[in-house]
Amino acid sequence: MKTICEARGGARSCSIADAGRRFLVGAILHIDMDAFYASVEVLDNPSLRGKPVIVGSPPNKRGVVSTASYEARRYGVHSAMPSRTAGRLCPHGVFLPVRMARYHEVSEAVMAIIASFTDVIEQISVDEAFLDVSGVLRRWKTGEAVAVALKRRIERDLRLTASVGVASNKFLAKLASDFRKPDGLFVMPDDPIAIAELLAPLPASRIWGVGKVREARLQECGIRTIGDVQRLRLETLSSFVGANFAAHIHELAWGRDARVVVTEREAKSISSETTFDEDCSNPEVLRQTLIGEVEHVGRRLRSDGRRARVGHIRLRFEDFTTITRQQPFPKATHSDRDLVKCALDLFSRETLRAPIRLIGFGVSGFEGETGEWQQGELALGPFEQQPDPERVERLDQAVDRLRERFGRRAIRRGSALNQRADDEA
Ligand code: TTP
Ligand code: MG
Repeated sequence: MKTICEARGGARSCSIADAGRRFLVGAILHIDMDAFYASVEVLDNPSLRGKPVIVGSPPNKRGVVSTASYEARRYGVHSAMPSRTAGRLCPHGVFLPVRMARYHEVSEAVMAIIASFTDVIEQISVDEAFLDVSGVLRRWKTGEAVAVALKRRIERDLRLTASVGVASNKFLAKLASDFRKPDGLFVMPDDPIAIAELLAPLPASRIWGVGKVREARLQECGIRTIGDVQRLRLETLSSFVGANFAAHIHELAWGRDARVVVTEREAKSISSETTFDEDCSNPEVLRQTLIGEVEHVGRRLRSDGRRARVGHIRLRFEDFTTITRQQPFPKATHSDRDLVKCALDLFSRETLRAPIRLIGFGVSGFEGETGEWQQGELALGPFEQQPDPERVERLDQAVDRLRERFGRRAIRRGSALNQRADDEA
C-alpha cells in the first residue's frame, strides 16, 4: 500500500525561535487517536462498544479494511487487509462503511481541543498531529503534564481516547505515541544513551522513511533492528544503501531528528507526496499519481483561501537522491487546472533515469488571503476558448465539496480515472 504524507514546507529553514524550540527536552508531543474511524462509529452507536467493529468494505466485496477496533484486532484484523480476509478471521465482526464527512467533523473537534493548549500544531493526518509545547511549559512545567491534560480533555469532551508520545523531537515523539496504544502515554527519556537503548530492539522499519523496499534492502545487508543501524559506521552503512539514505537513518537510529513542528500559518509551502511501496517506473502511473497530489494541494489552497505563485514537483529516485523542479504560474492561482498544467509540464521535462520512490507536488509564494480571482494565462490552441474564470472556480469548489462529503476517491479528473491506485485514508 502506498502512503500519502503531507509535507509542510519550511521545515529546514527554521527561525531562531524554532531552533531554540528544537533542543528543549520533552517539548514535542505526538498525538494519535485510537482506532479512529471505528471509535467514531462506536461513539455514534454505543451499542457497538466492546464489539469487533471493522470499518471499510464489506466482507463479501473486493476492497480493504480502513481500520478496526481493538476488539477486532485481537482476531488479527488490521488496516489495509482485504475485507474478505477480515471476514474469515473475524466472522462476527460488525462491518461498517466509511463515513468520511463525520470523521472530518470529529477530527476538527479534536484539533480544536489541541489548539486550546498551544498554537504550534502540525496536523499530519485526520487523526494525528505534532505539537510543540515548549512555549507553554511555564504554565504546564512538563510536556507530560500537557499530555495528561490533553488526553483528559479529549476523553471528557469527545468521549474518545488518544495516545500521546512526549519527547525532544518529532521522530521520538511519534514512536512514543505508539508504545502504549490504545489510550497510551509514553514519555521518552532525556538521556541519549537511554534513548539509544530503547530504540535498539525495534525493527529498522520503525525508522521514518524505511518502507518495505528499503527494509528488504537493509535485511539483505543483515540489518534488522535499529540497534543494527546504530552499530554500523556511517561509511559502512553508506556502502550498503548510499550516502544520503545512510546519513538519514543513522541520525534517526540514534534518536536525533532536526525537523521542527511547522504550523500551517508558518508554512511557506503546501505540498503532498506519495511514497510507493515498490519503486515505480511506469510514466503513466507516475503522471496520474502526480495529478492526485496536485488535486490534494489545490483543495488545501482553496480551503485556506490562498493563491500560490510557484509550483514545484519533487521526485525521489530509488537511490534516495531527490530532485525538485519549480516554475512560476503566469498569475497567482488556486485552480486545479493551472496546478495540473504546471505539474505535468515540469514532469514531462524530466528524464526518468531510475525507478521512482516518491513523487510529490507543492506550491509556494502565497498571495494575500483575499484578492480577485486571477485566471492563469493558459497556453490554449487558436480555437480553444479561454475558460470562464468563475465557472472554473465553481467547478473546483463543487469538486471540493463532493470530496469533503464522500472522500478523495469520490471524484477524479477524467485523465486520472483507472490509473491511480488510490490509497486515501
Ligand atoms: P491510524 O492512526 O493509522 O489508525 P487508527 O487510528 O485506526 O488506529 P491506531 O492509531 O489506534 O493504531 O489511521 C487513522 C485512520 O486513517 C484510521 O482510523 C482509518 C484511516 N486509515 C485508512 O483508511 N487506511 C489505512 O491503511 C490506515 C493505516 C488508516
Ligand atoms: Mg490513530
